[in-house]
Amino acid sequence: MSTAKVKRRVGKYELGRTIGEGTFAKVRFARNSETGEPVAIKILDKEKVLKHKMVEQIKREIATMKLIKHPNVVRIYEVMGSKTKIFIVLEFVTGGELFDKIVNHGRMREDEARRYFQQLINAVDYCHSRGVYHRDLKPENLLLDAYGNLKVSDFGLSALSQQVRDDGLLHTTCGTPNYVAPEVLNDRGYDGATADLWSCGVILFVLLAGYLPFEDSNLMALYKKISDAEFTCPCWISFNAMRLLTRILDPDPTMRITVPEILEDEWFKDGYKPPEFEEINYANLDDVDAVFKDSEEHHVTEKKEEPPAAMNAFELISMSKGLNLGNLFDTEQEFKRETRFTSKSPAKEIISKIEEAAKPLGFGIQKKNYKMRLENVKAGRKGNLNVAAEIFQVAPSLHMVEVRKAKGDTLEFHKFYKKLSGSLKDVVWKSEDDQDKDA
Ligand code: 3AM
Repeated sequence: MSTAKVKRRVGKYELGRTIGEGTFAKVRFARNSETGEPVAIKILDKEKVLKHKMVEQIKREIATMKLIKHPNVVRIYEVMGSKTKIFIVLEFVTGGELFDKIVNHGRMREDEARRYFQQLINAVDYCHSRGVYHRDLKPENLLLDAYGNLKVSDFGLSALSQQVRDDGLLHTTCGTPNYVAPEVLNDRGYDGATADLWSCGVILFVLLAGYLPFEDSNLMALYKKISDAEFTCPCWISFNAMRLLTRILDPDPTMRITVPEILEDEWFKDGYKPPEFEEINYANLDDVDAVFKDSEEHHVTEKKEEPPAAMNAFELISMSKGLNLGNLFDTEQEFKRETRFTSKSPAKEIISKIEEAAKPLGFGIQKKNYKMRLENVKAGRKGNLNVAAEIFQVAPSLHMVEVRKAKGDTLEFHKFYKKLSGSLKDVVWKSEDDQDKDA
């Protein structure tokens, strides 16, 4: 039986829940134990990164990113390496992903879309001016902070999934093709700056239209549509916005609009405020050097802290914000990826109830002690939804069940959880308060 969470530490950071799992990295929530500050830590496999042909470029870009403090770019605070892993410590961004807004509420009003697009161009312009290209701009990399400002993540990190060939140009073999520029797909090598702008154009189209400009279930047909820049603007998009979109989504990268030209565009300029920020003049880059030299003397240790004998009242209270089923759907928790409930049923019964509820919904189930992993066999918007569930004993007859999204789309997770919680009514323990609220 899990009695309480095993605490893991990396250097001064105490690792928390997994926020997401991508193709080449895992992102975990963590807290700086000296300052209490929350961060997100991207965890990469060291072997894979170091044998990459682009190590020098990745190192240079990460070093440059450490010097960038821009309101629309997710900050990189520091880099650490253990024997087998690389940890990139990032600013923790709390508002979810920009595209969840589209999925939830549909397309945006033109002035709202313009505000996000202006912030996106600010971020892109700033990083490009420092020689850092994104190369993989897509919805998952557009996050929102607590004030609703756009924060672009993974600048300088996407080189990790690319390759440079003998011609010195970048070649890409993976990634979402919908956002990728024609010259990237044609694999003739490309320039990072113009390719990033194309992706910005696709993003702007989605914000204004509520759907993708290029889409086809057949991959070859999709490639052809992208190569020919074959798209039509819906009637509600204004003439000026349409004109800008057409200048960005130009299949010829040498003819495509540039950032200085975008800054002069009529539609773009409306209400434009240049970003305000302070420059960092100095940042210690020894950590980046040490990680990429793989110097053993600088290795951080990953420590597991022994769990206490049982979850105590303090821990329970610290987690208790999520102790009922209802609050998953509070509006302020729109982007919640995990939730908890308490149960007076025996752990085995809770597990079999979860199993009974998840199987008919198309989930494969793996169990190990009191942990479960549910994987949807069908791929959703962001791949197969993976849900992790764990049961903790609080007192001999009281359990706390944590259900979190391990992989996939947060909204699909919410839909799944709604169905699951409906089937689990018998095992969920409600306090008298909750029963009064439900009555
Ligand atoms: O799994 P999803 O797509 O819901 O939003 C990012 C993504 O969520 C989130 O981690 C997942 C894998 O990339 N993420 C990435 N960087 C983050 C950050 N700095 C972040 N969430 C908060 N702060």
